[in-house]
Amino acid sequence: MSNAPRIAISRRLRKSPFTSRAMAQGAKAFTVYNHMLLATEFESLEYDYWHLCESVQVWDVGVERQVSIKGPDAGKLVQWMTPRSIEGVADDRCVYLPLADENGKLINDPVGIKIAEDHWWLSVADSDVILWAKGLARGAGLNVIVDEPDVWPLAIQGPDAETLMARVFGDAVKDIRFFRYKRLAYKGHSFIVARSGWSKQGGFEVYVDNVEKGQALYDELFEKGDDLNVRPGCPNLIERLESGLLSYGNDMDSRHSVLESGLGAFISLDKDVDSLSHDALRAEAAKGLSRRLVGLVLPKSDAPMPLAEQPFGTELVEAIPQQNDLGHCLGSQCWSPRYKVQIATAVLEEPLASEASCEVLLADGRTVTAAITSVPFDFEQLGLKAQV
Ligand code: THG
Repeated sequence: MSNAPRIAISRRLRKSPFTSRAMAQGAKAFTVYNHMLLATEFESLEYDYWHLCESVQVWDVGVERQVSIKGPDAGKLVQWMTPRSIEGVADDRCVYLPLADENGKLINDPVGIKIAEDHWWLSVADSDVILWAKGLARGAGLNVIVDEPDVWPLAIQGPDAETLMARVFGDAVKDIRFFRYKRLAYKGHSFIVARSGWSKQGGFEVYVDNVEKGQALYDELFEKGDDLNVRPGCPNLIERLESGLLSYGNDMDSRHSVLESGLGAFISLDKDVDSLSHDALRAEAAKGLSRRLVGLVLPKSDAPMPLAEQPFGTELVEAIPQQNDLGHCLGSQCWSPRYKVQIATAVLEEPLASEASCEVLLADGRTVTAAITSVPFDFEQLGLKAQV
């Protein structure tokens, strides 16, 4: 670890109004996401995981950039970009919107926030959606303004998130339904507060569009959450993988279609929507998929050493020999402390993807047989019970 190369933090790796706080609070590792710094670990991946599942955390997810699309043609452009129908979406809604190109390949998988009838925010994962959106708008002569406003989401996640948020914003937060938002006042400023976030432990996201009030909010969440054992946190690899939340660029990327990525449930191929990718995806669905994103579960006996003793990272599986692709089909992986197995995602070619198991090459040179399952992982089907 001490000899690991460092990443030079130059101006290109932008900071949020909360980055210096996260650093002062002990963030141990960062990644780069949308040209910004995103913490990945505080105490340890596993410590952070249990704390997230049991208490409440405040996450600086300012890296979730908002691509704002505003103007008379805003809805037309957003619909063009996504194969999910946005017709009739209510004004207080957040919608998970896979974005795809004309071949059905995944461009990004943002949460779309409908700000007004003629205004959307796409809260994007790690790819330059703004360039794609501007190019489409320009090429088609659409009447929209596409830009990236100064908005930095803060996520409050975990079973005590509602208690903490009610102390700061009042009981109104309790009435916010899943993937809906309200505008709530804090120190005289109105913030968009949604019940959403990149964990399955429940919680909220505040779209911070005012630095001073946002920083005061951040500090107050820690003051008012002291007795709840609030801690700084970040999207947690273990929690999100156990929960089946996919990470664009890790589990799937622009090589994969929306359907191959397993996002078919979030699109509307049965509706005639004016989307760039519709024809390609319909054709792909009719033909049948040639590869699919699956979950891999390693046999129990191949449990790695406890995470705390691993030098760095969680890479145990190195390749899928039957795919002969130098490991490029591999997605994320981690040790699941709840099920006591190593889990991973991979995009496997058919017919292997439909088999019950496949061989995996481990970092220590051994080849073992991993079970193939769905994502989200079907631990029960594999006879695995939570061991806590
Ligand atoms: N919140 C916000 N922006 C984001 C993310 C977020 N941008 C980047 C990344 N995360 C986008 N990807 C996802 C992936 C999954 C979900 C949210 C964003 C998600 N999915 C739920 C699920 O799969 O169960 C619910 C989906 C639904 O029911 O529509 O939450 O987290 N602001």
